[in-house]
Amino acid sequence: MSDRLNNDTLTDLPAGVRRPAYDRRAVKTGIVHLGVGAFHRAHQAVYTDDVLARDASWGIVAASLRSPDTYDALQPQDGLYTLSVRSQEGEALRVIGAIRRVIVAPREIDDLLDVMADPQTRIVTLTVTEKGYCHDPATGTLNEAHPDIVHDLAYLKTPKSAPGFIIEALRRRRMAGVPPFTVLTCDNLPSNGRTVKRVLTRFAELVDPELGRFVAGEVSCPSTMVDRIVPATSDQDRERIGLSLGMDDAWPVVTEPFTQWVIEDQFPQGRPAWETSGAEFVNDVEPYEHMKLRLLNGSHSTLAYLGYLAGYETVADTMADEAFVRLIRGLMDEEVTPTLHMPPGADLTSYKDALIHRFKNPALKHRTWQIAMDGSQKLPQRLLGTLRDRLRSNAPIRRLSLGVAAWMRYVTGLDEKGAPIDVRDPMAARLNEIAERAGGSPEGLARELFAIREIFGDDLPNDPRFTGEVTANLVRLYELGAKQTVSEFRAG
Ligand code: CS2
Repeated sequence: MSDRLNNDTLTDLPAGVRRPAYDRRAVKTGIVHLGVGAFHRAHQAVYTDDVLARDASWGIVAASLRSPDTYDALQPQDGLYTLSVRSQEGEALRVIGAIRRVIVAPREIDDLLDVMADPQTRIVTLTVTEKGYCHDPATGTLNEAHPDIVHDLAYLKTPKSAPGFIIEALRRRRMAGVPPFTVLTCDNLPSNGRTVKRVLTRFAELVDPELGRFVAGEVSCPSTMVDRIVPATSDQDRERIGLSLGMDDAWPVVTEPFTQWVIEDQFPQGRPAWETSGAEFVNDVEPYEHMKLRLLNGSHSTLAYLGYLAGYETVADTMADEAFVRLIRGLMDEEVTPTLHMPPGADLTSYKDALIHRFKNPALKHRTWQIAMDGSQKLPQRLLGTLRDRLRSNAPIRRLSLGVAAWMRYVTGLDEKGAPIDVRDPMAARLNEIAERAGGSPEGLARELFAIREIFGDDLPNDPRFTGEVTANLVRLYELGAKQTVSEFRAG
């Protein structure tokens, strides 16, 4: 049996593998992270690992809000794991030591609340995915009927949701006279800081109006733009990385060379000097966020639905088809770029060139199915905001509306050969009912899906150009299939 990665075996790693450049025993907890998935481990934890070499006060305690899987993998490894950066040029391995401890929230509720309430904790970061905020995606307000929110408001001392944990921890800090931590969301939500602040303030108000005023007035929630493509780790990744390490790592993370983090500098309790590891601090994140959500994520979702329906397993497979590259380039240049308002000096052309290159990275097996998940939570900020801007200026929406139509075709749960699609979405049951009722009629399907207010709001379903173009594209997808629809797509 080979060794396992942990504090004792760090020195046995091969020379080419980078490892923590600091004494892990000297590290203190300064950050609590909620949602310890692959993205956090390949992004914020890496920036923080760099910082720890200069400032030991920012170690991370990371919590899973649901499953014990990450705990089971990382606890025997003292929180250590391997970051693999892969591209056509090869693979670079680095062991990250920023995570001091993993907590499984549902079974260690008090432990988690204790660390969050500890004065030493000055920042709570989050990657809980779009649905983890328990909000209404169309309006960005707290979904007060969400079962976890209903539960947490009734039993605040034993919360389940991210808003519940944060508000209970802030309530305890306030009682103890400890200043609030900064809440730093790192999810792909629109105006993510403002959205999380709105959700938290409302939640707190429902607990106690005084607490609501405190959250509104005292808690800082800077917005951020985060970017790094991090597909789910596969068994092949585990095996290959284990061979290179000469020891087992139960859960390495695999990513691309590109990484970006733009943050609003509002940290009243202090923060790590993340700029020394490449993060950019700005006054207003919004232009960068629009650029990233609309160009990268909008393209990603469009590629995911159309690519999946066309029978492509990964984004790189989809991008090996030139017709898809043309469609995506056209989407970015013709339909998204005119809606962006970038600060002087921003070079969108090279940003988009880089995106095409990143999507083509053959070393990343990023499944179209993975990106297709949770579309009901993703469409508003990825495609619908851009669509609204285009409709307002009476500009063409041919490719954007094809993206929305592809989502509609996908959520029917049956692919073009009639095989089932495993549709993962918090609204999956409702989407499935609608598809069954529509019984294969694209017009009926579109009509019922437009009526989902939480996704399309009140305006889009009443805009005949929007509904007309999406429905026409959906009819084409039914008639021709995704591959042919994309290959016959002509600019103009
Ligand atoms: C992807 C994102 O899964 C998805 O929906 O579009 O996770 C994407 O890879 C990241 O936002 C890239 O920064």
